[in-house]
Amino acid sequence: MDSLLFNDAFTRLEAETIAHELKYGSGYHIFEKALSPEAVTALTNIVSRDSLLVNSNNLGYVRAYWTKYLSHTLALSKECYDIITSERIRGICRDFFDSPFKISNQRIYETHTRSHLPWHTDNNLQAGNAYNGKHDLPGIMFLFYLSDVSDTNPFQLIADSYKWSEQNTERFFSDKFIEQNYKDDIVTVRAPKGSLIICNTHLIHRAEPFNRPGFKRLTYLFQIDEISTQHEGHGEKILLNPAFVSETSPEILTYLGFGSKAEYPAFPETSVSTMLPNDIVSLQKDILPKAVKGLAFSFARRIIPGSIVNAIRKKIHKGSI
Ligand SMILES: O=C(O)CCC(=O)C(=O)O
Ligand SMILES: [Fe+2]
Repeated sequence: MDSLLFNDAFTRLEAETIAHELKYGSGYHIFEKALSPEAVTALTNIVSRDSLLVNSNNLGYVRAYWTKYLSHTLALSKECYDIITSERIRGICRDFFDSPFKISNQRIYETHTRSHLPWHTDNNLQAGNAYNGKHDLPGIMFLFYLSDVSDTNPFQLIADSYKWSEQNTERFFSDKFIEQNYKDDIVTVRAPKGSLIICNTHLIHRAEPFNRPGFKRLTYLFQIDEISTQHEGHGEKILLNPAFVSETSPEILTYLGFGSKAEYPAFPETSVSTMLPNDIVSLQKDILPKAVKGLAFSFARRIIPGSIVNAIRKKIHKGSI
């Protein structure tokens, strides 16, 4: 299965060497074109085919300002499930962690036009949606580019910074602090789609801020953390399609979060108020005809006997109206 998802060179790479780099080396590893073109296409398609969720009983994407998020990748995509549970990824985890580990979050997101995500680490605790300090559990963040990334909005990291990042207990590091002290340690990842960036979660990183109308970057990210009774409930609630699960060893079930509490809501918190005016207008265009249809039905139900309404509905479903 791994061979269909990943390119051959990535399949041969030593998990132990990567884990060592994350834990004792510079804290990151970059692998260009780790995903096969077919896997990149499959992941790209799951974002484009779904429509925005409005009173929908299905899973899909949401919008938060200039970013579109699809949070429940393990429920929606067999390819995502296969990547997360692949021997490649779990092999790196096995060599990195000394204790059991599990998935803390996962999402595909598309950022467009502008963004300013400040320098930060990913060893965060939450109380509900709110930031609630840093933890010292070991963790790994896996980030796949699903778009070619060059000068606009590349992922940036500070080599070695996992060794000292705990000095700061605030959520973010200021641009000025990094610029003045660690400018020379910044690594900027310009790489083609399918590339994988693996980071120790204590490593300082960001997406370089940008403001460029028309630009889009699609990304797949997930994070694996050590399980600790000290931080019960750590991690986002995971929705999983059981049809994807072929292997049910204790290791994989623990890894997927079976039996562990996970109390954070899916990221980010959204509502109609996090949509941009343009998105609200296109949403109205989409829902207005449906709303008119709904109102017409509601009116018809009041004046026409139920049996006739049902007969009309049946015809509509069959496509004869
Ligand atoms: O998209 C990126 O380049 C970084 C995202 C990130 O660091 C995060 O979501 O925590
Ligand atoms: Fe991050």
